[in-house]
Order: sequence, then C-alpha cells, then structure tokens
Amino acid sequence: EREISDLSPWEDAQKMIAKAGREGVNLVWDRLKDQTPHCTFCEQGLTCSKCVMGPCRINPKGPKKMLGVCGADADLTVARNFGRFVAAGAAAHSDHGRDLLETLAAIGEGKTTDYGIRDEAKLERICKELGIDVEGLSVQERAKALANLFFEDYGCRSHNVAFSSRAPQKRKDLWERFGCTPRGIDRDCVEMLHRTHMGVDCDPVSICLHAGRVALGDGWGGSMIATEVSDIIFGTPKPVKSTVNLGVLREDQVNILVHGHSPIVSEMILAATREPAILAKAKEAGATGINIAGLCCTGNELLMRQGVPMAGNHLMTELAIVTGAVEMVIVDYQCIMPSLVNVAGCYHTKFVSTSDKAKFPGGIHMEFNYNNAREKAREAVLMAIEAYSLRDPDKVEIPSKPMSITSGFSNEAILGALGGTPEPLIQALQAGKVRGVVGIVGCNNPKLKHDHVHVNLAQELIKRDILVLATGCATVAMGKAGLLEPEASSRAGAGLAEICQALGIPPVLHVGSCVDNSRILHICAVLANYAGLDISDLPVAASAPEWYSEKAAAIGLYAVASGIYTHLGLPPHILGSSMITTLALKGLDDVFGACFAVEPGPLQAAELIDERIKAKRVALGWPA
Ligand code: NFS
Repeated sequence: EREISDLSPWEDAQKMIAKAGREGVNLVWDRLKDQTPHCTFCEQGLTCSKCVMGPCRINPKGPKKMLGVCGADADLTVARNFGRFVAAGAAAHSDHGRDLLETLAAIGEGKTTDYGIRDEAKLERICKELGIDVEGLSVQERAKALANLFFEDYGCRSHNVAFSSRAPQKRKDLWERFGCTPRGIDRDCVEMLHRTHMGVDCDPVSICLHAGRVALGDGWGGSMIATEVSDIIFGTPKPVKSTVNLGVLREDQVNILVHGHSPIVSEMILAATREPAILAKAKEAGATGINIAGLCCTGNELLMRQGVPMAGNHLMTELAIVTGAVEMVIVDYQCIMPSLVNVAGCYHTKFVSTSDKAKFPGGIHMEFNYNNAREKAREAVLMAIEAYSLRDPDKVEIPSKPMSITSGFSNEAILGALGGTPEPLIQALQAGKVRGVVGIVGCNNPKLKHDHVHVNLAQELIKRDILVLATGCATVAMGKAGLLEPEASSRAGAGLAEICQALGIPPVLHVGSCVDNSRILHICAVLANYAGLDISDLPVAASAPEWYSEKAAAIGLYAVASGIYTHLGLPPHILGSSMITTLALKGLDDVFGACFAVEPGPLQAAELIDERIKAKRVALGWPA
C-alpha cells in the first residue's frame, strides 16, 4: 500500500489525492493498483497481437513457445513492437505539426481571418534558410510558399526533410551511411507499419534502424515544423514571468483549463477571455474575471508565449478538477486521460473536446477549425461562465499558493541574451564554468513518485555546473521546486551560478513544450556547427526521467540518433530481447555515438550523465 506522501511530494497533489479519496473520485493511482501486477510478457515486449494466427506470447527461455505461430522469435517480436511504438509517437507529434501547417497554408491562401502571422521576421528568416526566394513576395505569399515546402516533407518524394539541413555534415553523413536519413515524415511512419506487418522485415536490427529514421523524421521534421510554424503564427517566445501549481486557480474567477498540445485552440480561448464583452458577462455572473491556466503541453505553449500560468502536469490533470473550482477543461489531443470525463462528472466541470480526431464520449464536442475558431472559442468561454453559477462552494479547495517562474527561453531568446552568437556559451563550456547542458524532458508516470526524479536530478546536475533545459511536463516539476527562477542560481555550482547571475537567468531554462525538444536539437546543431564538431562530440545529454508515452520514446530515440546520450527513468517494453536491450544500452554508441541509459534513481542518473559529460570534455581537451 503506497501512502499519499509516496505518490507525490507536493502539497497541492497530496491534498487533492486526499480530497478525491473522501469524495470517492477514482484516480490514476487507483487504477494502477488494480492493474498491478502487470502481464510480464507485455512488460517485456513479448506479446504479439498483430495477426489473427495469434495472439502469441513468446517465451525466449523455452522449451515451449519460443516462437510465435508465424515463427517470430523474441528479438523480432520486441523489435516489431518497439518500432510501432516509436512510429505512433512520431505520428502524434507530426500530425500536430500538420495542423499548424494547415493553418499556415490557410493564412497563406487567405482562407482564414481568425489566424495571422505574428512573427513576420521569423517567417522571412526560415523561408530564406530553406531556399525560398522571398523577393517581392507578400507576407501571405511567403506563408503559402513555406507551407507548400513543408507539405512536401510529409509526403514521399523528398530525399530528406528540409530541416535536416540544420544538422552538422558529419551527422548527415552518418545518417546516410546507416540508412537513417529521414525522408518523408508520413512515408517513414507508414513504412514502419508495413515493415512490421507479418512477413515483411524479419531483421530486428533493420527494424530498429528504421525506427531511428522514423524518430529523426519527428525531431527534425514534424516536431521542428510544429515549433517553428507555431512561432511564426503565434510569436517567438521571449522571457516572461508566470506562476505554477494548483494555487494558480482563483476562487473568485471563472477558471478554464486548457489541456492538450496544439496552441491553435488554446490561443483562441485565451483571446476570447480577453474580450471586454465576454469579461462583462463573467462579471454579471458574479466572478471578478476569467482565469485561464494550462495543463500539459498546450499549457507550455501558452506559458512560453503569453505567460499564462500552469496549473499542473500530467499527473495533476485529474487533481486539478478535484479542486471543485474548475468550470471547464477544454482539450485538443494527446495525454488527455479518458478518465477526465468521469472526474469532471463528479463536479460542475464542463469537459469540452475540440478536434475531430480526439472525441470523448460523455464530454461536449465543439469542433474547431480555422474558419470558426474565434466564434467557437467565444461560445466555449460563455459556456464556462454559465457553469460558474453551478459551482458548489462547499466542494471548493484550492490547495496551495502559486510559485513564481520564468519561462520563454526560445533559442532566439537564448542567443539574443548571448549577444547573437553562440561564442560566449562555447567559451563558458570550454572553460568549464558550464560543464555541460542537459535537457530534462517528458512526462510523469504513476509508477514513479511524482516529479521526484525530475527535481532531484535537476538539482544534482546544476550543482555540478551543468545547465538544464526543461520542456514538457518536467517543466512544472522544476517550477514547483523553485528552479525556474534566477534566484535558484544560488543552488548551482559556482561556475554555473556566475554565468546565470551575469545573464540574470535561472539555472534551469524552460524552452517549451514537447514538440519544442526540436529547439534543443536545433541549438545543439548551432553549437556543433559553430565549433566545427558533431553533436555527439558536445558535452550534452538528455533525460526523460518519468516518461510514459509513445511520443517520449520517439523523442528519446531521435535524441540518441542525433548523437545525444539519453537517460530514461524506466525502460521501454524491450527487456524480453537481450539483443535489442544491448543495442539500446550499448550498440547504438557504435552507430550514433550515443546510447540510452536506464536508471530510476536521480542521484545515480546524475552520476551516469556526469560521467558521459566528463568523457566528452576530456575528448575535446577541455578540463573535465
Ligand atoms: Ni510530452 Fe506533452 Fe506531458 Fe508527456 Fe504528455 S503533455 S507532449 S507526452 S505527459 S511530457
């Protein structure tokens, strides 16, 4: 039996878990308990239900069931499952990117007045970077030309996705050598489904290398397109102050939570809450205003660009509703637990879905598109205002005081703070004031104590003069621990503290949502290109300490395939194959110059990462 204090270290989470218990609300931890112990075949990746001769469970130790009905052994079964796992994650990021792209095309073709271009300079810069002749083209024509170029990246005729041109030449050569150059984003995902159909690719290593290609098509393709096009449409982030935890909810206001991933819907909801006529309605209903706060990555998108407060990360999504203070949760897609509809049903909370590809029975569906988004957003906010009168004050408990944070560190902002060139950062790295840079990214997983690994790993790394970049749900953990404020430099080692104080920045920089891990790839490429190195030569690493999702697996794999050593707090379902496990933990080093490490303990993980950073520094002739 796990005590509440074993589930989460935070006051807001603990109080809401207790409240849910009193009010009979079923939570993710209850369901995990019911599901434990898990099927050991599934845990090891040794089940196959991809055809109807099965389903099969492979027992590599034998003597019976060593092969599936088709003859697939443990290695092939694990590889097929993992390949599809990565492809699903890459598909999710890339399809999200496609929605931004379709919006960009609609702007370019004059089909929408609801959306426009907020960062014309970035549009121009990226057009030029990718070889579009912008001379004489209007902003609208540029948007259209860039959209058309990116649409090609999704198809099957491009030799490589456009942004792979950002990678160092050595990296691109290596991708060519191993057949990992990402071609079409959709093509490579589809090809993974094809290869893993019964009787196609029966070589586990070949499937894994293609998984690398699929993942690279996400990192340098779909995700990077999502990031850059979001900046073009909604603005490139600049440092901004905000707040985090369930204390951002307001007892005296209409609370609307945006949840999901794309900024397309959440930006419109935010805009609607700022309209005077709508605000007046909220006041008529007895509220002092409308409070919008974020969950998960669409929250990160609004936080980065607009300074909108974050209510919580993945494991806080049910608990946010348990406060009884939320009038509406409005979602697009990804990481939205289906249970939220039931939790919302225990309170007065309206649950609204907005995408035709993500419907939730029991919720309210309001389909948003680029023609009706502004109107639909108004409708939704008015519905939330109506719900305010249904709030039961006896059920309301806002459990904590908000923590303050700084966000908005896009690469443009980081390089801007450095005077427009990576030179000062290279110098700091060379001198060992900043010994390395680590991206701590990804989710929460109820199998692990909430945010525990995120926070303790980050604290340990900054102590060792390693700068941390945070994205996704890791961000909320960092914020709650006070690590996203410049004052946290006092918790860093002397060298990192000096740099942070000189620049007025925190030792943990929030660089965005999960698709914005592409910003980390990009800045690694900028550093490597500037120093004439490959990414795998740099003293950098990544960590997804509490990951759960297919998307996180795609991110981990594109990081490794890009040359970035990557720590995971939990293994993917591959342990049933010693061949694939050895490949992941060692063999990939010989292919990509980087591999995975699996370690649930934060201090041990910090040690592993530090060892790797030391080795890279020594190889460069820099002080360890
Ligand atoms: Ni990333 Fe962001 Fe969070 Fe995990 Fe889900 S919200 S896309 S997948 S849970 S970090």
